[in-house]
Amino acid sequence: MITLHHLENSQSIRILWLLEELGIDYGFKMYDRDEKTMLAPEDYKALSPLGTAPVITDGNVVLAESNAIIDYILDKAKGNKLRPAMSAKDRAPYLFWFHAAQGSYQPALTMSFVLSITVAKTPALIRPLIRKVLGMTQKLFLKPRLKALMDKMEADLSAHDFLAGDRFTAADIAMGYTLYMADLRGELQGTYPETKAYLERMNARPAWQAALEKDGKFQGIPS
Ligand SMILES: N[C@@H](CCC(=O)N[C@@H](CS)C(=O)NCC(=O)O)C(=O)O
Repeated sequence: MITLHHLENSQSIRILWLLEELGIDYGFKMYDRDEKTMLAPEDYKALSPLGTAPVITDGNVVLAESNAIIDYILDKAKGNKLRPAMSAKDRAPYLFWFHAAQGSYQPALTMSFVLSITVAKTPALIRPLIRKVLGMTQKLFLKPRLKALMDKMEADLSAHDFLAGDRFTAADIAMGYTLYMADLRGELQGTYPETKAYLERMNARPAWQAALEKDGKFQGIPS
């Protein structure tokens, strides 16, 4: 049986959401973050080489990386319709959004968050300088990348109810958490009404609500 090793307040919530959407049996082990560092505790880090969440185990298999885990679970959950078939017209948009979530959007969002923390933790004397330098990285690299993705998402969601088309897919799960974080960080303010409405629809899904309830502590930290 697949067991989700679930780190509180982390990207692992995607996997919990997926398992709840599928309605399959799974094992669940909850881990709290280290109170001082807010990182994963040592026994979590020991699970996989990078020490990051999420991680699943299944017999002898230990697997990290969100999208690898999603594909692994979908390979095993026979008959699910969360990945459009190779010949389906939704296949290309599905692949785009499924991979853009972890390949482009989440890394840019995480980096933007890390830069903000770096500024906040810099000694006061040199903070203005560091703020200026890292602000340039935000402005020249991260913000345009996030905006381009947001603009495409808004256009796609103006035409369809879900990212890949008219059906809920794993791309919505991969991007859903990322978007939730983007919203918390104020990235959706004002100009993205279709995306906002979509996010509200995702948040209302019973499986997402069940995942939140099972986690019990999710507040949404932006990393
Ligand atoms: N690309 C990785 C990112 C994993 C990642 O950065 N996870 C964070 C949680 S959101 C983590 O493990 N943080 C705790 C730590 O690094 O100790 C994935 O999708 O699995």
